[in-house]
Amino acid sequence: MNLSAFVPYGALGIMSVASSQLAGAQAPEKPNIVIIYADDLGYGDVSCYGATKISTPNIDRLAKQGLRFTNAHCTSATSTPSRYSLLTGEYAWRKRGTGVATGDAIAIIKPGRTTLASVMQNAGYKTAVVGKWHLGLGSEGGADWNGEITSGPMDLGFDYNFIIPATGDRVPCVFVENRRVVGLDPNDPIKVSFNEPILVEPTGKDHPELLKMHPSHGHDMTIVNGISRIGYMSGGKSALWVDEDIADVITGKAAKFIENNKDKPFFLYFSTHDIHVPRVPNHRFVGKSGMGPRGDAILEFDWTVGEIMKTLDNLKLSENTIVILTSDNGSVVDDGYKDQAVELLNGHTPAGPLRGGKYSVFDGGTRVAFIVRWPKTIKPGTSDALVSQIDFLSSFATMTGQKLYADDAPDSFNQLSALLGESKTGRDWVVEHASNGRLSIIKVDWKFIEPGPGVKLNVNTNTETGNDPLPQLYNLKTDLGEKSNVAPQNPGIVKELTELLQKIKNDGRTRF
Ligand code: NG6
Ligand code: CA
Repeated sequence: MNLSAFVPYGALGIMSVASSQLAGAQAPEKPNIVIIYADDLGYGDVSCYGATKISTPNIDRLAKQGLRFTNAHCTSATSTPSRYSLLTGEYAWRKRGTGVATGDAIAIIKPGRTTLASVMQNAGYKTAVVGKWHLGLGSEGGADWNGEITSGPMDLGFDYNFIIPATGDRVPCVFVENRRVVGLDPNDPIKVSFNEPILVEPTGKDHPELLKMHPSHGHDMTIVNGISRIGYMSGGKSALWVDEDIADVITGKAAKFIENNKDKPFFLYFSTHDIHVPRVPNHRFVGKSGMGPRGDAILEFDWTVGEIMKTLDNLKLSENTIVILTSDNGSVVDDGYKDQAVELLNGHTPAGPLRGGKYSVFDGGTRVAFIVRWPKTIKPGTSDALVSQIDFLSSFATMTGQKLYADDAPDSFNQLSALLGESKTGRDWVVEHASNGRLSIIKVDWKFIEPGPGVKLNVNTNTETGNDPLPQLYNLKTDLGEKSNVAPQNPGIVKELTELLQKIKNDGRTRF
């Protein structure tokens, strides 16, 4: 598509009324948008990004029919801050309380704030989030798990939600649909605590004999379905999810939402549990990858992608639906359960050519698989443009003719031309954020990592953190694996990027 001829849909909407009255012309159809947001999927975990030990045919097909980005980024090396940025268009590191959220965290994004969902809702889309939420629920005093849950997705522009409140490894292990826990028996109320044990239910720490999957670090509190979690809960027996069925349940809900809204434009943020821990794929995938539960969860994720594609095909919606597939952060192998992920890697490299992984300031933490398919408009291929998930908000606002106020989405730029394959360059720079707060900035070929304290290796996950008391500078064009620190030879570039990063921090925003 020629973007110089691109007119935002808002403007087209006005024109179409006049032209349809005059000539009976059809109003242009707004494209549907489906974001498939994987959890902890590594840059090298799927075959279209170079994996050879595992095959992901559905994701590969999506890539073949769309644009596969090689230089695309989430904003942070963990879930909550990446999701915060994706939805608000603001770097999470600007705000306190945006680190990995507990299962009883209150709403991290204030109700009523402009989000990607509210923008789409204002543009006349039906909006939904299905899957992992991990942005807190409820206001002061916490979510009422036994009553109406306020300050959730419905207060941020989502018409519908069916969510895992936090993560699969954090209590409460129940789904929430709109404002209620699904399948709750009022006579068996849920209690949740992240401070002190609720000693009604056994813990993994005291009763390892009850476990079907053992923790390797952390994850030794309340046992649910034979797996000990982070946090304590009791009650809600009839509402507990079955880990083996999570992918089936949420994929079904996502497909249903698409079906129910096939005649309207819709926006679906489909946030899978795969491939986060605990990795407990359905029996259909068990043993199929030869890499244990982590590989099997990748196959389950690929199946999920195939089901969404099939649903769109069956409803004849594929042509005019933008499907984006990406991940909230990079790969991790041992993330706290003894699931043989390390032992059965079999030469597979989850981060591909990148250094580090989840939690880290190296690109393994934040450069992610990123595919955009829109058959009606996008010419298939690959793109090296620098793109970031933080730009969805401004880009789709522009696409649908929505105006943003000055206070909205302070770090989100309209990058539609890069997302659609028109611009080969994309952003001028992007900031990345590690789990300990360390920042880096990528500008053209250069990546600068700010100096600071901290261990170099996370011994639990065996991840290189990227921490260094000295400034680091890498030339990603010649050294994608960030092996050779060329800061000493390039003081001018170090100075320029140090100052740019400082300005980005000081200004409090980057979109003016
Ligand atoms: C860590 C957990 C890890 C994972 C992560 C969040 C321990 C020892 N580790 O604290 O297993 O849950 O938080 O992952 O508890 S994320 O992808 O949701 O950010
Ligand atoms: Ca994650």
